[in-house]
Amino acid sequence: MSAGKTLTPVEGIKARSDYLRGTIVASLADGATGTLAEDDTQLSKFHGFYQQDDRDIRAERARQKLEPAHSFMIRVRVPGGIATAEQWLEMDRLAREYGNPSIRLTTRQAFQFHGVIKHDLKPTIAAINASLLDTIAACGDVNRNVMCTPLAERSAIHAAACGVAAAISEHLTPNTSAYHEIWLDKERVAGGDVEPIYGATYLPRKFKIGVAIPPSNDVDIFSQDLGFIAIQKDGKLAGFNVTVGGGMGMHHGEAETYPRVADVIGFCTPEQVTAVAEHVVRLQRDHGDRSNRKHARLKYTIDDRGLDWFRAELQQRLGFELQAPAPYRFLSRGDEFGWTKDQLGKLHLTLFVPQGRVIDNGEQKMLSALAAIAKVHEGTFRLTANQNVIISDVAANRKRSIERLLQSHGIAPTQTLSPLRQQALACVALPTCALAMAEAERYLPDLTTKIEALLEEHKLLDESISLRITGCPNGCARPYLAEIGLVGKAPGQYSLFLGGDGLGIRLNQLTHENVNEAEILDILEQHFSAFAAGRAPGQAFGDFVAGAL
Ligand code: SRM
Ligand code: SF4
Repeated sequence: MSAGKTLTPVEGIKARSDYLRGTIVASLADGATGTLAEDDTQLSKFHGFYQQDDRDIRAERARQKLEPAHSFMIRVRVPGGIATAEQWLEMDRLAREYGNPSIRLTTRQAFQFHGVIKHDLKPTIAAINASLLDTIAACGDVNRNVMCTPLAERSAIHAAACGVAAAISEHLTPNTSAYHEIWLDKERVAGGDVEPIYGATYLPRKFKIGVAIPPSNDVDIFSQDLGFIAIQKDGKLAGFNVTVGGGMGMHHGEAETYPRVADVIGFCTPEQVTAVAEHVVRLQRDHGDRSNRKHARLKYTIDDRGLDWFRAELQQRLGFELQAPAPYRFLSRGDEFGWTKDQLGKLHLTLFVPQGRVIDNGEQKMLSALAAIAKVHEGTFRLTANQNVIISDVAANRKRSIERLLQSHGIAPTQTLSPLRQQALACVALPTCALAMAEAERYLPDLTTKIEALLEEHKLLDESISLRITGCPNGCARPYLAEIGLVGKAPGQYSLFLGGDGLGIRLNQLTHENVNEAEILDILEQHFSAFAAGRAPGQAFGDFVAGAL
C-alpha cells in the first residue's frame, strides 16, 4: 500500500524513536517550557497523553504575546470499562490534585484527566500504574482500549465475553519497556525491545476493537476497526461473529474520507479470538497506508483492495477458515438507567452522567458523590460506552446507603429524563480539544432542552431518538450512527446528518451543511411534524426520516 510512496513524517518519528522513547525524558526535564519537543508530542500519544492548550484564552494570550496556556490530557485505559472502588478513589484524587478537577468518562469506556501540567505528568502516570490501571496505548498508532458491555455478571455469556475482551487487550498491549523506564523508573531490559506483533513502527494509524453482546449494541460494534459479536448457543458462549472495517472519522468536503460501518466476515470460536485479533492487526500493519494519515485506517485498506482480498489474506495468515456468520439480533444501544439485578442477586445502579463529565457542578456534586461512595463501596464501577457509570456489585443491604450518599450530594439515584437526553452523546470539543471547530460537550445540555421543547409540541417527548454532537468531523461521539447527528464546522455552525437508526447499524446522511441553531431547530421541527403526522405504527424517527431522504 505504501510501497514507493513517501511515508508520513509520523512514520519517521516512530522509526527514530527507539521503541517510543524519543526524547521524552529530556522534554520532561526541560523546565524552560511547559511543552514537549515536537516529535515527542507524537510519541506521547502512545504513552497515553496529548499536549493541549486552553482554547478559551488562546486569542487573548496571543494578543498579550504570551505562549498558549499549555497543559496535557491523560487517558487511562480501562479494558471493558471495569474499575475497582480503590481505582475510582485514586482517579478522584488525581483529578483533584493534578487535573482541572473533573473525570471525563469517554465514549470508549476510559477515564480522562484534563489540565495536567508537564511537571505533574510523571507523578500522575506513576500513580495510575500503582493503582493497576495504565495509560500505555490509550492513544497512538496501536490497539486502543478494548470495549465490552460492562456488566459481566448479567450472565455466564457476559462474563465469558468480558474475559475475551480483557485477553485481547492484554495480548495487543505494546511490549516496549520504554513506558516502564520513563514513568516507573525501571531499568532498561538487557537485549533490547521487540514488538512481535507491531514491529518497530507500530501501526499506520489508531486501531479499535469492541466486543458486543446481543441484544445490546452499546459498544457500537459497527464503528470499530475490528469487532466481535458474542453468539450464544444453549446458554453458553459459542463464539463470535467477526466484523471488520468500521470507522467514523472524515473531513468536511473531502469525499475520499468517510465514515464506514463494518462488514460481518465470519464466525470464530472463543479460542480463536486472540489469533483473529492478532492477525487482523498484523495485516493492517503490513497493508495499511503509511503515506497518508487521512487514508490509513483499516476501512480504507479494505475498500482499496476489496473484502474478498481481505478475507483471503486473513485466512492465509490464520491457517484456518472463519465459519459462516451466525444469526444475531440487536435490540438496544443505550444504557438501562436505575437499579438492575444480575443472576447472582447483586444490584447495579446505572447513573446518568451529563455529557460524561464527572464534576461538582453547583448543587449537583457528582465528583464528590462518587468519591464518597467509592470510600465505602465493596463492589466495582463500570464505565459505559455511552459515557455513564454503573455502581456495580451492590449487596441488597447497601442499596439505601448508596442512594443516601447520592442524594446528600444533590444527585437523584434514578432520574426521569427524556429518552433523547438520556441517550445523547457529545464529544469533549472546546476548550481542550485542539481539533474542535465548534462546541459540543458544553452546548449539548442547552441544545437538548430546545429540541425537547419541539418534541413536546408534537407529543413526541417519550420517543427514543438518538442525538449525537461533535465539535469536528472526526466523529468521537460516533455522530454518523445517530438518528440526529451534528458535526461542528465553525463556531455556532454545524453539518446536520439525519436518518441513522437507533441501533447503530445504518449510517445517517448529510442533509444540511453549515447550519446554525435556529436553522437546525427549524429543520428538526419540520421533520418532527411530518413524523408525528405520518409515521407507521412503531416506526422509529430515524427510519421515518431515512425513508424520505
Ligand atoms: Fe477521538 C482525536 C477525544 C473517541 C475519532 N479524540 C481525538 C483527540 C485526541 C484530539 C486530537 O487528536 O488532538 C480528542 C481529545 C479531546 C479532549 O480534549 O479530550 C479526542 N475521542 C475523544 C474522546 C475523549 C471523546 C469523548 O468525548 O469521549 C473519546 C476517547 C475514547 C477513548 O477512551 O479512547 C474519543 N475518537 C473517538 C471515537 C469513538 C470510538 O472510538 O468509539 C472516534 C470514532 C471512531 C473511529 O476512530 O473511527 C474517534 N478522534 C477520532 C479521530 C478521527 C480518526 C480518523 O480515523 O479519522 C481523531 C483525529 C485523529 O486521529 O487524527 C480523534
Ligand atoms: Fe475533538 Fe473533533 Fe473528537 Fe470532538 S470529534 S473530541 S472536536 S477531535
